Amino acid sequence: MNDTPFSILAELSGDWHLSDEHGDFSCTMSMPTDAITALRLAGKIDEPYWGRNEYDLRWIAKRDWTASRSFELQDLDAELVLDGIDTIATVRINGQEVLTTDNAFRTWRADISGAARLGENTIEITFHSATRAANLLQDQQPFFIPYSVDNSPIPNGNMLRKVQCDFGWDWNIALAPFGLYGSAQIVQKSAPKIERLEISQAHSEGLASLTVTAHFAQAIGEEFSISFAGRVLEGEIDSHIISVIFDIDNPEIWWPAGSGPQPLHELVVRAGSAVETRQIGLRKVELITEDDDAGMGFKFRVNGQDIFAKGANWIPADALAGRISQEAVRDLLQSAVDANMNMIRIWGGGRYEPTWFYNMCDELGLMVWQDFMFACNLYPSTRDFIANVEAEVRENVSRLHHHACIALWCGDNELIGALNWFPESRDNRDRYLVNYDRLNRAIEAALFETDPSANWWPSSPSPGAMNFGDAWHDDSAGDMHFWSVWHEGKDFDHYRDINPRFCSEFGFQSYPSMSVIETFADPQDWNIAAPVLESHQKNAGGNARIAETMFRYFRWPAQFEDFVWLSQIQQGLAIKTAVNHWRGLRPHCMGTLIWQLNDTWPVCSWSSLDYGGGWKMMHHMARRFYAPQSVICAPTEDGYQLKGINDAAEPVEIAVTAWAVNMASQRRALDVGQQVVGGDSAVLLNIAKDALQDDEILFFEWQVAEGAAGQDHFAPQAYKTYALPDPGLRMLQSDGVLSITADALALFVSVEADIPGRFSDNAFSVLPGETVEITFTPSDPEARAHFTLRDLHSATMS
Ligand code: BMA
Repeated sequence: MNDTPFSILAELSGDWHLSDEHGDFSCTMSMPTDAITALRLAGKIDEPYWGRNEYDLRWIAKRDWTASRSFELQDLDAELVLDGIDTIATVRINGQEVLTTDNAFRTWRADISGAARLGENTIEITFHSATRAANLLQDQQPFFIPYSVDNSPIPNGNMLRKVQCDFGWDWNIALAPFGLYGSAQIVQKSAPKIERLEISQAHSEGLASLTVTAHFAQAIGEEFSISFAGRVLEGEIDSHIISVIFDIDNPEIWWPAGSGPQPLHELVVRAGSAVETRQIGLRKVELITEDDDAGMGFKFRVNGQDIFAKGANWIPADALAGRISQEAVRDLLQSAVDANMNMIRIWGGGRYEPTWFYNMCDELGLMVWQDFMFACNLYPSTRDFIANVEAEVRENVSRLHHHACIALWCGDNELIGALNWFPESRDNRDRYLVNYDRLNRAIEAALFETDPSANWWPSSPSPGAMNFGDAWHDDSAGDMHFWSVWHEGKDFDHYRDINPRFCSEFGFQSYPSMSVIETFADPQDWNIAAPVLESHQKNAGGNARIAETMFRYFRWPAQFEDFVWLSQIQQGLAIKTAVNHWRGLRPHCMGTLIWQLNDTWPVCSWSSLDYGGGWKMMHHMARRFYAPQSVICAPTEDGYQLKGINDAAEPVEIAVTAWAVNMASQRRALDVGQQVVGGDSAVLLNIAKDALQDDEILFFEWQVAEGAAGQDHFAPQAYKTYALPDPGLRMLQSDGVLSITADALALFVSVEADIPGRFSDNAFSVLPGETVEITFTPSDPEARAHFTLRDLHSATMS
């Protein structure tokens, strides 16, 4: 919890001096930041994300580094508070040790009154080599604790309470960065403090009750006030805990994006000079897991309404924390909402994000599925480790639980599955299962101690509490991670064989866009087998899987740029196949979270947004396949079902028209249909298989009564089988509008710009005689773009 400005004696953010243990390197380190960013900014190392520089920079994490600075103190009633110190560190004031830290997810405090002096002081933080510390800790375990070798080129990251993907991942650079990422201050030790606020909500018809329990320290006798939504309660603090209830009649309710507005009300708690403020959205979020004929459902109910979760998994905004900015993060989250998403899952191999992140999600209506920070490894259950984790859980739950966006707390990512990944845990599953359960149970208990009303899910994926089954292939209960199409090389149709209750991970890789590739590779390396390109692909066999999939569905792309583009189109098609099928299963399936939204650095990955925030083709496709109302094509044994999907609380009428288009671009009307579509999907039209000839593609467009229109197509055979005509694409620019026309059928028409910015749409079809208009908004309003047009014909047949 942040202290108030009134009690700050010294602000320690700003310039420090950084040097390594051998005295080889030194530079300015402008806190908050990480040391690798500081070394780069000072020109001491090459750009870590360029080429294969990663491998030449791994030495940095193998040394101890010390950051130091001086500061003035006029008061020795002083306490040091460090937020986000990564990770194993020793802190000295005037040469005297005052603190050792071992958890990057906690705030660390130290009484420095014995070490500090009036006037000038020095503070030194020695960041001990994370790689050495991790190895040492592994040696000290009572038995070996395995970690995922595929994800961790730097070993034993599971020993440290630190961002797990810092040691590498199947999409991350491995540099084991370190530094100080939050605030660094010296505060008045005896000043009144609001230690924590416990906030809960209860809702009934026309009434919301907000209970605020404030825990005070050193504040007895001070005046307090607690104000919320225009009402103030005040008095003198006569106990360390004060609890008040605000009853709000006819409250303005907070809704997830797409379901309603996001009103936020300010809560202010004062205790003497200490002040804490929170923005509160009034809402009720329930996790509903009920047994049914299929197994056990999994869905979120918000304010009494079942909400289909549409979204993606969030990984850290950058591999180097010093490169993360609030503006860039807001842009990524806004892009999620703009693609009709209403939920992100903060994945367990990253970090508990800073408070401003959750404020943004509150404002944007993005529900947050929050993992605790454990992923794909096994972890210790020693007393020390568990005590450290309990403190981490209490602090982060206390900091975040009141946010309207928080929908779920989940124990970890894939730890149950990981029990089967290692010879040690396969050979002695009893030991490792008990070991796992000790940790998982401790997390659960610390969560409920801190927020008794939390929604808890033991692990992702999980078929349910105390069920340790295979949630990668069992689609009957709980949440599922479905990876058979990517990791097992199954075809896209296989998504339709699976009927998850809630798919919290499924993904397909693509290349980053050319504008991103240019930031790490020279043109002579623009080849998928070039070592530079391979070093920006961290999933063993990933490039081969992308290429093999292209062989399966497409003719081989003409140029490297076409290959890059086509990788994004096929990624979008894979994920659209899954999402369409799963949305069509409502209410059996009630959520899909794509792996993954963003990237930590420029790399081939499953993300829908490029590093830097640009939209890959899939993100444009996601905006369409996640539209609140949509029509999907579900192939059946004897034909094609056009199904209407509706996310709104109220039923809507959807009308659909279907026609066939052949390779001579001739258009043939097939049929029309119309239905009222409620919360479950409804079949609008059935098209018999033989209604389409071999060279025909099924097109359909729909109109939602008093709502949006849309269009899509379904190709019964692999795209490579169609002799696509040259569409002779043309684009006119006028007043910021790009008008695209074609002489013949054009599929996945895409416009790329040579400057950053946002297209209103991309990867759409253009039919002869039609004009599609889109806009491009450059990030820099003064900049002028040059555009490149591409479509399936130009990329694979010219
Ligand atoms: C999932 C994630 C990550 C990983 C992704 C792709 O299961 O939890 O561990 O990056 O698969 O392999």
